[in-house]
Amino acid sequence: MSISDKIIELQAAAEAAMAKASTTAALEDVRVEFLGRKAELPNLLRGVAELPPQERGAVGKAANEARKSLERQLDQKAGQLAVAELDTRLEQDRVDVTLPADPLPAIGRLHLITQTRREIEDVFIGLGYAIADGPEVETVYYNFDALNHDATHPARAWTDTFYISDDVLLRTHTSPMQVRSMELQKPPIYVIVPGRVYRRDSDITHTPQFHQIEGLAVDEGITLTDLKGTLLTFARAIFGPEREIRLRPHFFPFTEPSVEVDVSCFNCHNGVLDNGDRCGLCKGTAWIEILGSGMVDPNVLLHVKDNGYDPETVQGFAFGMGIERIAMLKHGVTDLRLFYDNDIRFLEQFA
Ligand code: 2U9
Repeated sequence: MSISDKIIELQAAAEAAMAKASTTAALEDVRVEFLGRKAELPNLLRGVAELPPQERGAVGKAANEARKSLERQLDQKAGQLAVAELDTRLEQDRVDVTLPADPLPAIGRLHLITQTRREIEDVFIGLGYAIADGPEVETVYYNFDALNHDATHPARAWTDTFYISDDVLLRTHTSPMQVRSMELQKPPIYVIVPGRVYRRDSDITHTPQFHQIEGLAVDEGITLTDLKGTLLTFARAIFGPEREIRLRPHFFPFTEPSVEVDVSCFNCHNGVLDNGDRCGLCKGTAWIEILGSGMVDPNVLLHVKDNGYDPETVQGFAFGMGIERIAMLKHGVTDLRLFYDNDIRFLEQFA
């Protein structure tokens, strides 16, 4: 075999070995095998000197070019393999030093009742109201007498209310705390009272314990218009800026006049769904009852007259709502009991 053929053969063998090498280490072995001190190609180059003078130039040039070409290819492939190997190592060795040493705890969330309470609180905080917290175990005086419930009012019956003794009970509404707030603070007063209340009631739409938010505003010159504006702001903040409200006459012992308040349905147009069906949420009426309210009965203010609540000089409005009811309407919850079953599949829907 001529030297030229030998060079071509060595170059082809080196390129084949190079193609097979899949790591930088394997590639370095190829470099040693074909270009190292004891390898054939450098050997041939050294032997060029012994060739007849007319062959030296061509053979020397071919061998030199073959060596240079192989070196170039080896360098290029070594570069590519080094980058790939670094990528792999970075991927496998990745350590985030900012992670805590222990596994992250499961992420919880606020119960929908708590979320809804806070949302309602935020609306009234924005209107300048304070939030008051009070005892769930109350006296008959604060729960009924001071709130103008006459001796025959049905809620006073032991069949409707959880009594602890003749004059101590589980509060049936958060209103007692509003009376306490008026004892503690002279007018003007703007306060909301969220909390648990208890009634001897249990069916699909009633649980013996539920949550209320009640509000009270007492100041000079307060009118029903102030009540309506306040509740419209509330309804729009909770159910959307397009909402309207309407007031219907009603009766509550502690307010006179009293009204029930409806919000315009946010599920349909005039009681009709887009597909022409009757809206199930407002039952085709276009209105949904959300709360009760009214102007504070002068008889209630008379209980705290000595602290500046003379009905001749100050007036007020009050309102009350069930937090469960607001949450059910807003989130389309159809069964009250879901709030208390602690089923994760229900609870985790409300992030
Ligand atoms: C004081 C004076 C008046 C609070 C009021 C309502 C009307 C009302 C219900 C809504 C659904 C109770 O949770 S519910 O069942 N509440 O309709 N609450 S006016 O009136 C007060 C409160 C305190 C001193």
